[in-house]
Parts: sequence; structure tokens; C-alpha cells
Amino acid sequence: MANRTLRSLVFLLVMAWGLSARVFAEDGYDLWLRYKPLEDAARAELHKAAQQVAAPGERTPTLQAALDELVRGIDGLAGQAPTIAESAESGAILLVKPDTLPEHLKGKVSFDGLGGDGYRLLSVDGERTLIAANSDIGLLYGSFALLRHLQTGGRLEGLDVSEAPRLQRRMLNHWDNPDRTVERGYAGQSIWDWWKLPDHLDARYTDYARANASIGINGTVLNNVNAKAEMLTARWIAKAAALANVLRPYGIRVYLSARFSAPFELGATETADPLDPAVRNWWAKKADEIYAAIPDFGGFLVKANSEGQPGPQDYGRSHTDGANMLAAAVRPHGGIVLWRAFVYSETDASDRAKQAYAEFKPLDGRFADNVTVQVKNGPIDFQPREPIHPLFGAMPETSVTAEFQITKEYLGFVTHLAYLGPLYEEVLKTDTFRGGAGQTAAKLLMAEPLSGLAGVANIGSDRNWSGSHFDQANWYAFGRLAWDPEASAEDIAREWVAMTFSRDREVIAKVTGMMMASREAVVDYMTPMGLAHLMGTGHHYGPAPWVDDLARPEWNPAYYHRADAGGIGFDRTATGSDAIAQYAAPLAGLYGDRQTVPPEFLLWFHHVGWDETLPSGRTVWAELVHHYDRGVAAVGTMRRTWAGLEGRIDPARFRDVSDFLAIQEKEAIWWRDACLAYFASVSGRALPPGTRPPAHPLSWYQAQQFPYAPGHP
Ligand code: GCW
Repeated sequence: MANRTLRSLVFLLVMAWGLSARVFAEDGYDLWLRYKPLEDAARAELHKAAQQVAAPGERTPTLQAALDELVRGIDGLAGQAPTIAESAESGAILLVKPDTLPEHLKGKVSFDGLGGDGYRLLSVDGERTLIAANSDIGLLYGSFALLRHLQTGGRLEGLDVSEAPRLQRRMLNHWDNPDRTVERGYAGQSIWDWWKLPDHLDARYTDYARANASIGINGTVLNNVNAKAEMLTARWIAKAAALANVLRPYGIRVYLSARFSAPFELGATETADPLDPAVRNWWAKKADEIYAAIPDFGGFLVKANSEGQPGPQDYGRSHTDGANMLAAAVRPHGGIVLWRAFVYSETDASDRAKQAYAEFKPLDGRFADNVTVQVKNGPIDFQPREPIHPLFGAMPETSVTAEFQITKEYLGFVTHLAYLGPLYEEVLKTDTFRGGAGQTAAKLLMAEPLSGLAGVANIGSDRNWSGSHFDQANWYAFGRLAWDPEASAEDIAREWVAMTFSRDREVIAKVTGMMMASREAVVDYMTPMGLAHLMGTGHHYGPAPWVDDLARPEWNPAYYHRADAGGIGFDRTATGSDAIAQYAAPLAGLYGDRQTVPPEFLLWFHHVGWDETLPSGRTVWAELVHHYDRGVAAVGTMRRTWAGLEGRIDPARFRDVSDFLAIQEKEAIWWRDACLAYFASVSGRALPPGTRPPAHPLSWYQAQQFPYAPGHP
């Protein structure tokens, strides 16, 4: 008998242990929407103030989503789920629009300045909290904002916050293929389980929608810009429509990348010439077909005449001919065309950094008004650091959208911690001087008639969505900056840490500190001082500054760094490629002058002698070594900071991050050693005294091959 009792007890204990492990093991799936219990006093206070959530008026799917999220969030934070009511008594959270505002509050609550998507959070009567908006989407955004406020330690009392997004289109671009591979994706397969669509809707799609709505994302391009024609067939439109149905209540519109040669490739026309009536007709009919299935379809994203993709130039036509044909097709339905400016051609050997501007600037004023030209943040390609793209503000008669990369193709994939908030912020805060001082990229974007920000998604089927816990922060920061391009990357990091890891002040400070230093560390150990594109061929994993024999000149790292026995750097001044002439005068002057060029762009714009002395007092060669060392040291610091947080972060995520930081440190050393070995060999300079020599001879680094590196098409 005693034995049996003991056995049952042991059994129960084991069960309880298993259950708690399941309940408490954090795997990152919940992202920043974890809603962990508040500490005692705050929990009791919230419990009292949020016994009900009420939303008078028609219960649309969007309003239902808002209520469900509030119930879920308050349940987690306060330890008890509020009930959903029709009208609000005291102790309630009330979701209202101008026409559902309770009688006694009429005239007392202003909805001014909220626009369609904005919201107001307001304490009233000392015992109710209003979420006020002009639309259901505004109420959904307001609900997420209220939960964010509570998750980051805010209280309901005395609340009065109004916010409205400052860009109209806040979009993710998925580079997802129909076979579920993801170009430059490092987080597993595509989350779109195309094969089972439209009949099976993975629950993840709804969580994807929640996460995106929580940061204000309102558009998603489902497929890769290197698009397949099949995506535009009836079979695939049905799949996109099924996804659109899931995303719609969360305010997210679906867009598709369109392959320019689709009508021809699908056998419907003899050509894809944008001036051919049959081709134009095909696109118009195709748009009708798509809109019949997806009434709120956003439009087409197009990569044309770039890296081998088809486009109007194949028929002697221009980007405007191509873009405007598609614009005409979607116009009757209210759709838009996002036409990418990421172009460079092998026939122009001068300077890849100049080509987008050279091709697009002359077309200013010729794009239809439902076209926006989508421009990458820098003139080359999502490098750890680039100066701003000269096209921003350079086409006053054309709408321009900015494109950032969230996935870290050139910043160490998912195993390197690199918080991209500071990269985005640096670009957005850059003064372009277009039309006078103070014209930052953020200001220009906000003034566009079709304003928007696009981010190449880092989302995949990995349990933690982004491949690493910290890469979730890049998705989050992108969304927050698309909502407000003048927000601070550091504030965003702090808020994300509080929601994602811990509300403990010291943890927040330490982790935020790690994040804020992380991108500069990557710049330092990969491409310091304005260097770019030193990554391995094709997969872009690891260092390969020595590569100089690829078919196209601008595929070679040597093309970018131009190092030789005399010096290093790309002369883009008037004596060189004169790329600086594409910037507005004050900026061109700043970048073009050796004395005023910001040190972080020195080698981007200038070719300098190895022995020249810099303001730091070091020679160019010694400065380069200094940066590589500093980058490695910064990763060591991140590792130590993280190690010091053991016990204050849940064990599973603590271990994941620890492992990745160890990989990062190993690879930072590899980058440093390989680059220094190579640059020492070209410069003929010895390492400064006291510098640790590379672990291997240069030939060892050159021999490394990575045939299975992820994300490589
Ligand atoms: O960064 C480069 C990538 C390509 C990508 C291209 C682009 C989708 O290496 O994989 O193709 O940019 O932006 O079109």
C-alpha cells in the first residue's frame, strides 16, 4: 500500500514536472507577445481595472481579433481573463469609434489627428480605459499598443496617448519561392505551406498576422522578387487568396511579385513587350482575375532587368513603359505597382553604385501616379554599412519607397547578433539636403504621396520564426520604424527586450546595450571604414576579399576594396567614378572631401594610401587592424554580458543565444584573421607591433568552401 502511494506520488511529481517544463519552456514562438504575469501590485491593479473589455457596435472580425488579443494579454498579465461585454461598466476597457462613443462621453473625446489607422488610449471617469479610433483597424492597433504599454511596465491610470502611423504602407517582402525555399532565408522553410494551400490553413498564419498587426505592418508581398510565372496562374492565385482571407482582419493586404515575362512564359502571348496590346490586355485581365479572388489585393512588386530577371528593356522599352503598363492594369481596382530600382548591368563597368540613379533619375515624372519606385537603403546591396542611396529625394516627381533588408544576408545570417535598428535609424536620419537642409530620408519618405517602407522578411518556419531570438528584434524594429520613421532604435530595443526577455531593469539595460553595440561590431569585423562586399561568392557567408576572377567585375570583392600595394578604397570622387556627383551639393561636398568625409565612409568614397595618417593618429593600415580587433573584442564583450545574465533569462533561450554568440565570436575571429592576412599580403605591410597574427596562412582561408550554406538560391 505504502509502495503504491509512493509510486503514485512519484508519478504525479513527474507529471507535474513535465507539465511545468512544457508550460514554462520558452522557445521563442510567442515573440514579443508573451504577456507574462506582472509583479504582484501591478497585477492586482490591472485585474481590478480590466475586468471587462467592451466593444459596442458591430462585431467585425477585426474587432473580434482586438477583443481576443486583449483577453489573451490581460489574462496573461493580470492572471485573470476579462469578460467580453457589450457595454462598459466601471473597471473596463472600452473600444470605441466616433459613432459608438457612449452618450456621456460625447464631445469629451477627440478623434482628431488619428486618421484611418491611428488610435488614442485614454483613462476616463477614473475607472475606465478607452481605446478610441476611427476604424476597427485603429482599434486593433490601439489594443496592441495598450498591451505593449502594460507589458513594458506602464499603468492604466492617467493614460492619454495618441498615435498615428507616419507612413501609409508598412510592408514585408518575402523572398519565398513556390517550392518553400527562401532566398536569403535562414529561418527554415517558407512559412507559406504552398502545397497544402488553399485547403489547409496553418495556425501560424494567424499568429503571423497578430505579430505583424502588433507593430503596424499592413502589407505583405508573399513571394520572391525573383518570381516564378506560375504564381500568377489560377491555382496559385487561389492560394494567395486563402492567405489574404486570414490576414485581412488584421489589416494586412497581400501583394504579389510579378514576373515580367509571365504572359509570354505561360504561353498566352507571343511576347512580353509592354507596348504590345495583347500583352497589356493579358495583364489587365489578370488583374481582374486577381481582384475577383482578392478584392483588397495591394498590387505588384517587380524586379525587372536586374540580375537576369526579364523586363521591358528586353524589348527596347523603358522602366516606365513596364511599370505603367502594370499600373494601368491594377488602377481600376485601386492597386499600386512597386517597381524596384535595384538594377545594375554588366555593360556598365564604371561603378555599380551609380547605376540605379543613372537609370532612374532621367525617368522622373514619367511614372504613373500609382507607381512607387522601391529603392534599397544604399547604392550597392544591403551591406553592413553603406551611405544613403542617392535616389532618395532625387526624383521629386516620382513616389519613392525605401527597402531595407531584415534578413541578414550580409551580416552573419542568424548566428551573429546584429540588431539592425541602428542601421535603419542611421539611414532614416541621414540628411539628403534635397531641397534644403533638414530633408532626412525619414522626412522625404513621410512626404511621399504613396509613402512606404518595405523590409525583406526574416521569417520562416523555424519555431522561433526568425532563426534566432535576437533576429526577432529586427522584424520588430522594422515595423516600429515603418510606423514612425523618426522613432529611436534604442527606445525600440528597450521596449522589445522588456516584452521578449524580462522586465527587470538591469536585464533591459544590459541586453539593450548589447544590441546597440552589435551592428557596429559586425561592421568592424567584416567591412570597416567604408569597405563593402567582401563576403564569399554567391552564398555571402564568411570573408573572401581576395576574389577577383568572377565573370562580372562587380561580383568581385576586389572590385569594391581596390586594395593594392599603394592603398585601399574606391575613389568615387571627381577624380574617380564621380558617384558623389549624384548627391545633393552639401552632401557631395562632405563625402567628396578627404578632410570632411565621415570616417565610417572613408574607403567607400576615397582611395587612400596605407601610410596616410588619420585623425586618430594611426595610419590607414593600423586603423584597419584596429577596427578588425575592435570588432572581435566587442563580440567578446557581448558574450560576457550575456553570460552574466544566466539565471535571469529562461534557460532554453539563454542557451540558444549563448551558443550563437560563441559561433559569432569564432566567425568574427575568422573574418578578422582572413581579412588581415589578405590585406597584409596586398599592402606588403607587417602587422603593427603587439598585434595577434592570423591563426592560419592566407591560403588556408582562401581554400575554405561552403557548398551547403543556407539561403543561397
Ligand atoms: O542582395 C541581393 C541578393 C539576391 C536578391 C537581390 C535583390 C532576390 O543576393 O539574392 O535577389 O539582392 O534584391 O533582388
